[in-house]
Amino acid sequence: MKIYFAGSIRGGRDDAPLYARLIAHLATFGEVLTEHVGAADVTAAGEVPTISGEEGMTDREIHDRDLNWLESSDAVVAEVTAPSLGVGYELALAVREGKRALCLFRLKEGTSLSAMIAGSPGLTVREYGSFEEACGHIDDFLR
Ligand code: 6IA
Repeated sequence: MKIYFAGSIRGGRDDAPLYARLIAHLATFGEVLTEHVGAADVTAAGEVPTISGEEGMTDREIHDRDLNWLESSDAVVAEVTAPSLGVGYELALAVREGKRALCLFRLKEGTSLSAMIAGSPGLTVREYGSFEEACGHIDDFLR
């Protein structure tokens, strides 16, 4: 199974360590196409000192490569707590392409998920508190 994981990059990297843990869990189900989303050295400012291949890529090249991966994926899993234009865009395309897509939203006081994601009939949205709970949602979705 090819899994496309989506998480915030320029939208903010506070949750990057969490993305890395979710990606490691997803990797027990198949190939995660977008492992760099969890990489500690990918910063919102665009620093990618050690990620192979990405140095020198233009935004257009990143966009086209990621959309090819999205098209080739069997399932999409997005962590949507940190609002990200890129993740929203990827989810819209996943819905258009009829992909199975899970959105994981961490419950935090004073925040709520965009109605465009929470209200989309093409997306499976699950709220969670702990990492273990998020993994449970992934297991239910991918099994
Ligand atoms: O708007 P955002 O940057 O938060 O969008 C994040 C989403 O778009 C992720 O799910 C990625 O799949 C995709 N994305 C955005 N930027 C990149 C990127 N490098 N490399 C791969 N995927 C990306 C951009 C340069 C970076 C080091 C800042």
